Amino acid sequence: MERTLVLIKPDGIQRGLTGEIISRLERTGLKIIAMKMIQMDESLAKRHYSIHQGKPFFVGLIKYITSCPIVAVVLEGRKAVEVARKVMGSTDSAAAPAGTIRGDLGIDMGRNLVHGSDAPASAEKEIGLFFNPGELYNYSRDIDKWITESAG
Ligand code: IDP
Ligand code: MG
Repeated sequence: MERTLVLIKPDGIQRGLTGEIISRLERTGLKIIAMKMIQMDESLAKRHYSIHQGKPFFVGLIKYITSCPIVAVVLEGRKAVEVARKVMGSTDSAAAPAGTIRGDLGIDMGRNLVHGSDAPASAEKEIGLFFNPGELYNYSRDIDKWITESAG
């Protein structure tokens, strides 16, 4: 089963949207297998966003993401990366479609509420930055057979 890392970013925490954001992701059927609140330090932020090093928004991005505690969540399920990104919407909240987290709840590129891994390989790498293997729970739910055909 595929996994993805989601972060409720500082604006999501400050605006009291943590539950709303997790709820929208959870009700897709994706399963929460890990969750914690953590304040990212500069070192973790730079590792998490290393592919953006040198871009014009990088310094602001590190300042933003370290400005307040965040909530990190690992979600598991069929096509977890793609499903989470579909529910989140595109990077610029102003352009994200209505019905998505960013489209419904935001208007800005640099205040887009939520992070989601962009590929299964980057998800595994990012999950390793936030969680020890023992913090990822392996459990089944009685409802799984009603969410994924192959689970039944
Ligand atoms: P993504 O979060 O949709 O995958 P990325 O291109 O990976 O978007 O960018 C990572 C994060 O960097 C974005 O979510 C956003 O917080 C920030 N960011 C990206 N581009 C800009 C920009 O042009 N201005 C301000 N912040 C940006
Ligand atoms: Mg990205």
